[in-house]
Amino acid sequence: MKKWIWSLLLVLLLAACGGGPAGGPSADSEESSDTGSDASGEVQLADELSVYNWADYIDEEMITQYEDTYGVDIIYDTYASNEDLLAKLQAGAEGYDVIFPSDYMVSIMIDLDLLSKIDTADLPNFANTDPQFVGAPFDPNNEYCVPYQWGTTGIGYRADVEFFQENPPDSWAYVFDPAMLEQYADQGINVLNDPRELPGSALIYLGYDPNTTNPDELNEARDVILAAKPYWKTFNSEDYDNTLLIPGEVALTQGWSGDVANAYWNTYDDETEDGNWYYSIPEEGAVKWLDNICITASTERYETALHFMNYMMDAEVAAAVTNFTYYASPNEAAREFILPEILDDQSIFPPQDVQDKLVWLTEVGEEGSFLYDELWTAVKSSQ
Ligand code: SPD
Repeated sequence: MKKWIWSLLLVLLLAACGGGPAGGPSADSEESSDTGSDASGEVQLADELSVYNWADYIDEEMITQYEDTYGVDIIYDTYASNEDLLAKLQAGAEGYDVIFPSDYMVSIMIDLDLLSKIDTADLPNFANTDPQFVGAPFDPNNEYCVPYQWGTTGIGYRADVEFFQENPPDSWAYVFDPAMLEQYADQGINVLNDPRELPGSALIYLGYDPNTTNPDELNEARDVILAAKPYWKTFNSEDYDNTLLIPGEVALTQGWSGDVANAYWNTYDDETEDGNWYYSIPEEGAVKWLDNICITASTERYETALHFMNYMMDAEVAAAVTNFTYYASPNEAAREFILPEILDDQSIFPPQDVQDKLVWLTEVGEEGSFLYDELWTAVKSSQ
């Protein structure tokens, strides 16, 4: 087990050495690399650490707390999809230390040698993890990543839309069937701008596996999407909760559980004791996903990245993240610090019988990726 220097002494020492340069991630900077161990074998932290995460996916106070406590400057940047993250790393971007890929993207990144190996014995807070999230299929021994947050991909809809009061959206038909969309599309529909999630929901709607690589099934999904696209107002998975849902710019969205819960709690009215956004898992089924904390293969600040990873798994830090993002935490020890209304919200923490109906997205291989890319290009390029 590594001995971390978590003492105030180190904070003062590092602060005295001066912080690293601000701006984008800095690669190959000797001053910002881990400085190795001191005479007692304790790890010295780097001056800075570059963290690349999904948009709106952390309580930034937890970043500030880390910086203030350990004297490490965090260079924080965000992305909108797993594919954006992959493209950035494949384009040779170096300097990113800690990243947060989802399940299937972890498999892809392992295959492409983009991740550093870890040993969970070096991470005391790994013991906080709920056993059901230890050794997920895409990283069976947690040799690369640890769980961060999890959720589902379903439908969010506005409670004040009359049509939904009589017809609560309980099927993917509400997103994909033109006859259904006719009824409310004028009030705005958003779908996730995500090359696996949108086809995944269309495939589930058609009764297919969201990981299929069968070209006929993928063509059918493409056609369903193309027929529905004229009814959709926006493709947004980055800030749709804050820019479209909460201000009521759309009536319905394909959405991630936490983002819809964020809209619910941010439209919550104390008088009616209700929010204006509801979430449903369609009867045909849905995707569940697990986002993870991983260290890039190109990091030059491995020990600091590992130290940050351990910090993020602290029970109170993990709870603060969930209390801010409204996504479920795989950190069992965090539960006592999570707000009761979030813990009791079944759209965030679905009961086991609902969880049993959900499926993971998985890696689809080189040929499959080519087919999904083709589908996505057809969808995005059509008028
Ligand atoms: N607003 C942050 C959302 C991050 C959700 N990750 C979802 C991954 C689904 N494949």
